Amino acid sequence: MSETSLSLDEIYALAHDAMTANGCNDANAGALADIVMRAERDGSHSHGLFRVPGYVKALRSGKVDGKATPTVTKKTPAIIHVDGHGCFAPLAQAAGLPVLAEATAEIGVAALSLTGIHHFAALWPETEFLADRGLVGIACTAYMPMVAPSGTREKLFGTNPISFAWPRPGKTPVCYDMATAAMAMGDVQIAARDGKTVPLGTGLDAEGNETTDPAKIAAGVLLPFGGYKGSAIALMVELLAAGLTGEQFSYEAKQTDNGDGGPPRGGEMVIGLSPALIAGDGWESHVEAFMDRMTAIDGVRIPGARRHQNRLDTGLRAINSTLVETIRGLI
Ligand code: PYC
Repeated sequence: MSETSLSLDEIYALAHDAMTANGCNDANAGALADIVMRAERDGSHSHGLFRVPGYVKALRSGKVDGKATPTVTKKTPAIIHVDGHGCFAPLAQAAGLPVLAEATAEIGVAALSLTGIHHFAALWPETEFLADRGLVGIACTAYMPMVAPSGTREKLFGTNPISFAWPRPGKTPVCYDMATAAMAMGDVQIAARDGKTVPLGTGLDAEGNETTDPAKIAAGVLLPFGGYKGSAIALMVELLAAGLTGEQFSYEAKQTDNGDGGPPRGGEMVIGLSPALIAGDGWESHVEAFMDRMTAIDGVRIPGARRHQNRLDTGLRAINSTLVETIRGLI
């Protein structure tokens, strides 16, 4: 597999140019390119440049409005709603997250519902935004039906990622961002592209048989992680991201989507909690004592640590050359 070395600025520019060449204004292009660059910087390849051809398809088909301006409404002091009016998710998040953080810091708990957005990026930028401000963040979004509820072979749930971040003042936050599918579809597609196999239990082929062939799973169905337990969390994500926001469940997103391969219209729920107001004085030292105990265990890994380690390297990133050429061809 041939690779092209790009700086973080070049990654940003490539994504930005692909967006503006296909109808995005500078606000939408900048918010999206920033998320793409940060994904590549942190080693989350399935959410970086890999997504750009899909974003372009959604602009070209007219499904996404690259010139939309999100509107922010405070429904109550603790309930914030952002209507993206059909934009990519990052611009709507940029509009809503500061309002959510302020409300959470003031009241102790607040919720941000986003509707009319098109999301297929990582979710850790949302929760880390809160953790960087001393707040706990939880975010989740539904997608398109790709995952069979445990014990079945029928697609109903999306990959339904959920992210959680806990602030550690002076340190990088605890932060995980995981698909509730056994593997994110982007990673399955990348494994298929790179001729790799995936672990048994990732998904089923079109006939419902277990397989390690990612191409067969992409044509078949993904399984939830952890059997019925992961299935229950995927269900929770549908209810929070669609039931609670009033936006589309994954199966509804499929019914209204034009099948262009770009992200469908959907909703996202982001919840903020203030440990300073809820636990009160001493919360940092209490939690850090727990974290010290945890990290003293040989072999323990703190969620998000590898991403934060990757972030320290501001040098060149090796990107699949075919992907780079494909994106250049879209500009
Ligand atoms: O990574 O599968 C994913 C995803 C879906 C929506 C946002 N991210």
